[in-house]
Amino acid sequence: MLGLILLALLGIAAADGDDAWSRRSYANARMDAQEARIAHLMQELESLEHSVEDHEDYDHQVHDLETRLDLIEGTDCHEHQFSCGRKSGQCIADLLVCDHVPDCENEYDEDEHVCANEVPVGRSWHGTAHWKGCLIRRNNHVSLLITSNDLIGDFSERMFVDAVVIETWTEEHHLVTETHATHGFYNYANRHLELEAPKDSEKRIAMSCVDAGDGLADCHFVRESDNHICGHALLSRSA
Ligand SMILES: [Ca+2]
Repeated sequence: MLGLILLALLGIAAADGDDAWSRRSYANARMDAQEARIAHLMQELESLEHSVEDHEDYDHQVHDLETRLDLIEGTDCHEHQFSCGRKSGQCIADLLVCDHVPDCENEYDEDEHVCANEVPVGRSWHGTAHWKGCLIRRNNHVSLLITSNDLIGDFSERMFVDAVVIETWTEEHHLVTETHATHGFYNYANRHLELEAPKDSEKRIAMSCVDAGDGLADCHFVRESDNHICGHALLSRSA
């Protein structure tokens, strides 16, 4: 079954080859896109706040938009804390998120959407990896597929996952594909998916992705030996 899924993914994949963006124009484009996303989210939030407040899903929509803004702009909470919402001003330890006990005064830490499984088996993301170091090649297509997941013991604030990463690129006019199995975890509090460097890969490059909303995963490739950020990919969810 996994073989069929991988073949399907490879069928979707298309090598992007070298594009013409310089690092500077790429960074500027990312900055412009981020500012546009913030402006769009702020507009959505203001619109929602002025809409009818007795809508049954109102609280969730507001919290969801606030969370997405927090992920982009940051919060006043410390690294290992969870924000109960921009207006609540309350921070709790991330270990308390999704542990089935309300700890935020507004109970947002146990919200069904916060605690939803965002890494179900069979879900996949696709996009282009832009490298700025660690590898010779500049870009390649990358697919990420979740192959299993599990909650372990009392650590319910994390979902442990197995995944497959497929990279495709063109080398001397030939299509090259590398497929690696890896594992890691999804953290509900910060919506991060952390994947170790595949054991069968000499590159020793890990992936760190954050849920950026709208089905997007904002990922960085990090060299395990020194935490150097080797590249970036904005992946789109397809399943
Ligand atoms: Ca809790």
